[in-house]
Amino acid sequence: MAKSNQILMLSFLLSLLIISAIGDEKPRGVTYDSRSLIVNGNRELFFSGSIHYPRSPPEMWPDIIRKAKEGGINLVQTYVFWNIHEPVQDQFDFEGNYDIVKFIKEIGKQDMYVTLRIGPYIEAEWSSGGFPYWLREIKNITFRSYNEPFVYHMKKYAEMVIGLMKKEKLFAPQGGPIILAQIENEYNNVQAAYKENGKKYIEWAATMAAEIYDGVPWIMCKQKEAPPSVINACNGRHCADTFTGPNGPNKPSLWTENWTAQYRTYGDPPSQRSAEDLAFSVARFFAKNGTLTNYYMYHGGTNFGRSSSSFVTTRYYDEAPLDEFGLKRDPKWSHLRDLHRALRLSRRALLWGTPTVQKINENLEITVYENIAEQMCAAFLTNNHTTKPSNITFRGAEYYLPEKSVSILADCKTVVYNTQTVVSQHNSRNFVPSEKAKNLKWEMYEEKVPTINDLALKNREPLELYSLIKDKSDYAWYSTRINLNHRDLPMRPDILPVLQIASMGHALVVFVNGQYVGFGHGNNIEKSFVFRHPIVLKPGINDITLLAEIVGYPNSGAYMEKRFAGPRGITIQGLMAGTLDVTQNVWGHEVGVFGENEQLFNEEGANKVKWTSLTDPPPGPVTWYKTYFDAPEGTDPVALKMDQMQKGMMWVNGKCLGRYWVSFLSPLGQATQSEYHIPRAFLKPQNNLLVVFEETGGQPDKITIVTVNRDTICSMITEYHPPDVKSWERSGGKFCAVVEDLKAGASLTCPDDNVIEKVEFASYGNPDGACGNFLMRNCTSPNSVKVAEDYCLGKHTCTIPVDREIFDEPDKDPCPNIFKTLAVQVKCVVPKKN
Ligand SMILES: *[C@@H]1O[C@H](CO)[C@@H](O)[C@H](O)[C@H]1NC(C)=O
Ligand SMILES: *[C@@H]1O[C@H](CO)[C@@H](O)[C@H](O)[C@H]1NC(C)=O
Ligand SMILES: *[C@@H]1O[C@H](CO)[C@@H](O)[C@H](O)[C@H]1NC(C)=O
Ligand SMILES: *[C@@H]1O[C@H](CO)[C@@H](O)[C@H](O)[C@H]1NC(C)=O
Ligand SMILES: *[C@@H]1O[C@H](CO)[C@@H](O)[C@H](O)[C@H]1NC(C)=O
Ligand SMILES: *[C@H]1O[C@H](CO)[C@@H](O)[C@H](O)[C@H]1NC(C)=O
Repeated sequence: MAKSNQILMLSFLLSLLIISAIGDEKPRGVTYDSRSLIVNGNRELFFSGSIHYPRSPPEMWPDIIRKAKEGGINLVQTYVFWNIHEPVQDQFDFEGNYDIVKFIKEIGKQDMYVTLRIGPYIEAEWSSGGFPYWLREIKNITFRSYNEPFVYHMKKYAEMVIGLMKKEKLFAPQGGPIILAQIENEYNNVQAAYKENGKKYIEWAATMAAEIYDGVPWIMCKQKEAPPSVINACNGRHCADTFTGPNGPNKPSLWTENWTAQYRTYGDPPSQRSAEDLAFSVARFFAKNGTLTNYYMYHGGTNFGRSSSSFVTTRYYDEAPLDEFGLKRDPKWSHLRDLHRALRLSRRALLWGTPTVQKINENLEITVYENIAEQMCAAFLTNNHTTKPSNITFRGAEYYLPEKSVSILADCKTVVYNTQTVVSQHNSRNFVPSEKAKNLKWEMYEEKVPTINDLALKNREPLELYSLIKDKSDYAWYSTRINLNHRDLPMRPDILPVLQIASMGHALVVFVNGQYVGFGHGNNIEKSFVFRHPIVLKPGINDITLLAEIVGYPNSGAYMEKRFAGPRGITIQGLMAGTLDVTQNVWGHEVGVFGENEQLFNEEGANKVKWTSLTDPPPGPVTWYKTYFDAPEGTDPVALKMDQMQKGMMWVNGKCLGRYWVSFLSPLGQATQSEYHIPRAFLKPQNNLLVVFEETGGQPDKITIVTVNRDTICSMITEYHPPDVKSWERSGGKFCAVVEDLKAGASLTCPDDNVIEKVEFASYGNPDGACGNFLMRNCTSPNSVKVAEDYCLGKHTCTIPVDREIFDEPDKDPCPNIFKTLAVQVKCVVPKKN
C-alpha cells in the first residue's frame, strides 16, 4: 500500500515537472511546438478518423462515434459542406443530417476532439467539391483564385461557419471539442494553374482565416508553402516516406489524410488496402516524429441523393475500419485499435523522449525514443523489406521481424505489437434476405417520352447540361424534329441510317419516334463519349429525343466553374443525301423527368398518377416502380439488393437513397455496387414506400431487401504472433503485464450481445486462406474443431490458446517440425431467450 502510494506520489511529481517543462500554457486552448499539439495544457498523441456528418443520418452518429472511440480514435475530422448548408444564396439549412452542431456536440460528449475542415473547397468526392451551384453563376467568378467575387463569397461563408461554431462554444478555448481548423484543401494540386493569383489567394486565405478566429491553429494540407501562421500537413498513403516535413521549425508533423483504401467510381473493381499495410505506415510515421495521423475515411457512409461527385458510387469508402453500414470491418478496425493501444503504451517516451535512429542496413532500422533521467523508453524496429523476414538484435536481445513490418517495444524490451502479425480477429460480411420484407408487390408507371412540342425551352443548338439543370436534377430532356422525304431514306432494308451523338458526358438514353434506341455513357476518367446506333426513320416527321444525364458534378482540378457536359454534336449518317447535321436544328429542353418533378417518390406525389401492375416481360426504359414493405426483422442495418436492375435512383418514404448503377461492370465482370443502404432511421415499422426510377429497363421483382451483418468472425494466429496488446498496461508511468500467460491466442468476440453458435472451420497446423474462405492443409490436427468448440460454443467471447499440448499428444503431432498456425471461423447469432 505504502509503496504504491509512493509510486503515485512520484509520478504526480513527475507530471508536475513535465507540465512545468512545457511552460506557461493557457489553461484552455491549443498550442503546438515541433513535437506535438498541446491541448488544454496537455501534450497528446492523436489518432484521428474522418467521419462526415451528411453521409449518415443523425440516428447513426452516436454509435459510429462510440465505435471510433473504442477503436482508439480521439479526434474526428470532418469537412463542412457548403452546398448543403446554403443551397440557395442566403438560405441556410442545418437540419437532420446537415446538423453539424449536433454532430460536433456528440463528439464532444464522448470526450473526443474535432478537426474542422471548412474548405470551402473540400473535394471529398462531393458534388462540386462542396461549392453551391449558385456560386458558379456569380458574374466573373473564378473559384479558388485571388478573384474579387470569389474571395468576397468565401470570406462571407467562412465568417458564417466560424460564427456558428463560436456561438455554440465549440472551439477548444471556449470549452468545446474543436482543436484544429483547416482552410482550403490540397491547393498544391492546382496552384500553378492560377499563376500569381494562386500565391496571392493562399496567402489571403491564411490571413483571412486567422483574422476571423485565432483560438485554434489553422492547417493546410498538401500545401508546401503554407504561410508561417499555418501548419502544413501531409495527405497520402505513405506520409512517413513521402512527407518532407513541417515547413517551419516549430510546427508538428501532422498527417491529415491517411487513406484507408480508395473511394470507388462506377466501373472500378473493389479497392483494397490491408490492415497490415495501414498499420505499417502509421507506425513508421510515429517512428519519425509524427504525433497525429488521420484515417481518411474512418467511416465513409453513403452518398445519399445526388451528393456524390462525377461517377462516384453511392457507397463511400466501404473499406474503412467502419464499413458503409457502420459495422466494424475486422481486422482493419481491430488491428488499428491494437496499434493505437501499443503507441499509447509508448506515449510518454514518444512525447518526452529524444529520438535516435540507427540504420542497420538498407532495410532494417531501429528508432529509440528515450529519456534516461525519467526512465522512459520506447523503440520501433522496422523491417522495410517487402518479402524477407529478418532477425534483429537490439540491446542484447534478438527479435524476429516479419517482412515489411514494424515492431513496437513499449518499454524498449517487450514487443507489444507488430504491424504485420494480426492478433485481433477478422470478420466477413453477410447480406441476408429479409423474411419480413419479401414477396414485394410492384406497380409501375411509364414516363412519356416527350417531343419538341412538349418542351418549352427552345434553343437553336442543345444547351450545356450543367448550367441547364442547375443542380436541380441529374436529368434533362432534349428533343428535335426532322421531316424526311421517302427519297432521303436508304432503299435497302438491311441498311439503316446511323444516329451519332458526341456528348461531353455523362450518359444518354436515346429515343427515336418514342422508341428506345440505346444507352451511352462515359466514365470517371473520360466523361465524354460518342454514341452511335442504327435507327429506323420514316418518311415525314421524325422525333429524336434524348434523356441526357449527369452522374454528379465534378469535384476536382482547376477552373471547376468552367466545365461542360451534355450532347454537343448530333448527326444522322447514311441518308441518301449523305450526313444530316441536326446539331443546329432547334432543340426543345426540359429539366428533370416528369416523375421527379411531380415527386412520385412520396405519398402525395404517388397519388397523382395511375400505377399499373407489372407487365411480363417488364416494360422498357424510363419507368417508375413502387411497392410497400415492412421494416425487416431485428436491428441489423438494411440494404436493397438491385441485382437485375440497371441504372437509376431509389427513394424510401420520400428520402432519396442515391443513384444506383448496376449495369456498369468492373473489369472483373461484376457491378461496382449492387447493395444500397437504407438507414433504419428512414423506416417505419410498416408500409414503407419504396420507389425506383429505372432509366433503361430492369426487373424490379428481382429486387430483394436484405439485412447486413458481420457475424462470421475468424482468427488466424501463428506461434510467432506476439500476445494481445491488451496483455499490458501502464499505470502511474509503469509498464506491466496484466495477464499471467503471455502467449498468443485466437480471440473471438461476437458483435453486440451475440454468441457463438457454430464452429464453421478450425484447423491447427498449416491452414491457408482468409476469413470466409479458409483452406485445410495436410498438417491439421484432428482435434482442431473439437478444441475450438470446447472453448467457444455458446460464448460471447473466447480465446483458444495456440499451444501444441492442447491440440495433439506429443507422439501424435502430424507435423512437429513446422511453425504452427491456428485458423478458426465461427458464426455468431442473437442469443436465444429462455
Ligand atoms: C466582368 O468582367 C468584364 C470583363 O473584365 C467587365 O467588363 C465587367 O464589368 C465585369 N462584370 C462584373 C459584374 O464585375
Ligand atoms: C525528429 O526529431 C528529431 C529531434 O527534433 C530530429 O533530429 C529529427 O531530424 C527528426 N526526424 C525526422 C525524420 O524528421
Ligand atoms: C522502404 O521500401 C519502399 C519500397 O518498398 C521504399 O519506397 C522506401 O523508400 C523504403 N524506405 C526506407 C526508409 O528505406
Ligand atoms: C531468426 O532466429 C531464429 C532463432 O535463432 C532462427 O531459427 C531463424 O531462422 C532466424 N530467422 C531469420 C529470418 O533469420
Ligand atoms: C504435407 O505436405 C508437404 C508438402 O506438400 C509435405 O512436405 C509434408 O510431408 C506433408 N505432411 C504430412 C503430415 O503429410
Ligand atoms: C497512411 O495510411 C496508409 C494506409 O491507408 C498507410 O499505408 C500509410 O503507411 C499511412 N501513413 C502514415 C504516415 O501513417
